[in-house]
Amino acid sequence: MSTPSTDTRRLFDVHRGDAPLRVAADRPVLPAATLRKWLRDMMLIREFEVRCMQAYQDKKIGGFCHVYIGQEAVAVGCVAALKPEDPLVTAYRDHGHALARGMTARACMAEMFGRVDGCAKGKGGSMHMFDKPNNMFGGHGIVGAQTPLGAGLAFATKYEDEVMRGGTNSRVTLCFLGDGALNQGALHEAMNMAGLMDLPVIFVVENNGYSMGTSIHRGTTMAHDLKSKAIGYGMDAAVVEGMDVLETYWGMKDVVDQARASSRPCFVDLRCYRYKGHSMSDPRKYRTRDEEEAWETDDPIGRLEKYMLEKGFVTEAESKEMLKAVKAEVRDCVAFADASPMPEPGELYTDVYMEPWGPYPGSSQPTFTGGAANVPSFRAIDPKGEVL
Ligand SMILES: Cc1ncc(C[n+]2csc(CCOP(=O)(O)OP(=O)(O)O)c2C)c(N)n1
Ligand SMILES: [Mg+2]
Repeated sequence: MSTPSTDTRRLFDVHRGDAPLRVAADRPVLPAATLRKWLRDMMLIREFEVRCMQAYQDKKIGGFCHVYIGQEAVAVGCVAALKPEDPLVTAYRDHGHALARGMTARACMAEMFGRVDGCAKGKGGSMHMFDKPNNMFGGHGIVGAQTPLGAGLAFATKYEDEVMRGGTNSRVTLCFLGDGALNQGALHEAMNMAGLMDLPVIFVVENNGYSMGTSIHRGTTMAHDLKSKAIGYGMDAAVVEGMDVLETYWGMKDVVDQARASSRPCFVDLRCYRYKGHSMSDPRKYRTRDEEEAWETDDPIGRLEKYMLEKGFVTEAESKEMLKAVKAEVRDCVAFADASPMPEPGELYTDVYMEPWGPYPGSSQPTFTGGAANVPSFRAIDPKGEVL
């Protein structure tokens, strides 16, 4: 695929420093069926998110809601570079990853609505998309919290393959994070462990240039060269284009193949842009409409569609038909979510991890700490149950 001669987006200085590598033009042309699936998946994510915004305004969705519009090529291209058995973990802008990984639109939308048919039985909502059969380990709302989990998942796969099965590790973990997570201590601890222990985890920074209203250049050192952060942890790094699914796929495939072969960690600065606000209540005063429009004209869905039309992999009529089918699927998932029951209150106590002890009288410490009587705590409760 040809590189645009003038890249208008660069006028807006969101991502300074090295431009991402452009590799797709030198690679084989992918089968039409593969590209049709990617086009359909990106359309599905876009349409799903548009409907989420409507449903949120209609108060069908509660809590927070962060849509993925603009970043569809990232989830679709990255997931395509993985094998189904490779674990994936991400932050809270997670609907796109869940759909790309194969979660049904129904399970995803029902979770958005907080209903029993959701992927987490309605207990997680927008920020907690989990799908064990598809090896998707969330959806995490605390910025950076998923990064030690990514290292842990990579440790688990390696331990299973090498120690328990006496074989060779063959899985890699993809751990997504936003540019806002770059300065969280948890990430640096996770990168250090991954470097020390040769964990096959790929930390993919979805670098959309902003964390809430803060531009990456205001909040992060070496923002023009994030790869330099990986050097200190002894890991390889790459800058990959995230607004063109072919570039994302080929760039990530190189990284994934290398991490799989070496069973070592890697760091990716994946350049992208979110078209909408941080969440549903963001007036976007920290950037100009001109900047947004420049990125929107370079839309990843439009780009792939154009490429496929040129190659004769899809006709305009077929593309319209595809979009129609996607819209119908999303309408169906909204109706499904709306009809799905609310969870029973008892559901609050199922599938939750709970320490069998706590800062209250009468309990005991777990056996691994000696099973001793609970130590006096900062508070006490009188026999009538009132806090003293
Ligand atoms: C530990 C922690 N601090 C602050 C927040 C509030 N918060 C939610 S999202 C966010 C910005 C994160 O931006 P980024 O990682 O770039 O992700 P993006 O929204 O761009 O996808 C912040 C500060 C949080 N959820 N967790
Ligand atoms: Mg960001």
